[in-house]
Amino acid sequence: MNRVIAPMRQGAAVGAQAIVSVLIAAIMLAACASGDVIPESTGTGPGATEVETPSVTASVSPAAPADPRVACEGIEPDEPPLEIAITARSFAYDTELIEGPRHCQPFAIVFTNKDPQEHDLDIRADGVLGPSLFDGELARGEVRYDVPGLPAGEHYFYCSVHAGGMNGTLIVSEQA
Ligand SMILES: [Cu+2]
Repeated sequence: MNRVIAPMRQGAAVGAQAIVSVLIAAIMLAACASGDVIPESTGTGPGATEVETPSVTASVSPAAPADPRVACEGIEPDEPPLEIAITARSFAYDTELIEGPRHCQPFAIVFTNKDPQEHDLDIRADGVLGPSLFDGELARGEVRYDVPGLPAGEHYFYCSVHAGGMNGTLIVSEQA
């Protein structure tokens, strides 16, 4: 639906933008033509205009690493979530590569843990040190992880308890 409507809305937006541009140009021309120049104050006596110094209020806190999932905001799923089965046994996943999810499309991991110990499946963007994309609950037996849409890329999945031996690559493909 959206794809059909999009070109029309885009056209309207471009039209509106053009009108705004013309208006701005007209206003700027008018301002120049009037020749109003605000005199700079040089005196300090009565009548001297105070020059306001713009206060710098912008915070300079170090930029927090952006959440890559922001890229998927507003993107609606175009089909039911893909289901991917993963099994953990003897402190290992049965695969080191998960493929199939597409850009910003939610998917489900049906996770079966055959060990008596708890395992889970977490996902980080890009690599082991990347920002967290998904945090699965520790579980025994079968659990379903509903993973939100993730941006395309090669991400890293791992067990939060045994990451050294339980990890792999999750490939999220570009939008088809
Ligand atoms: Cu584990």
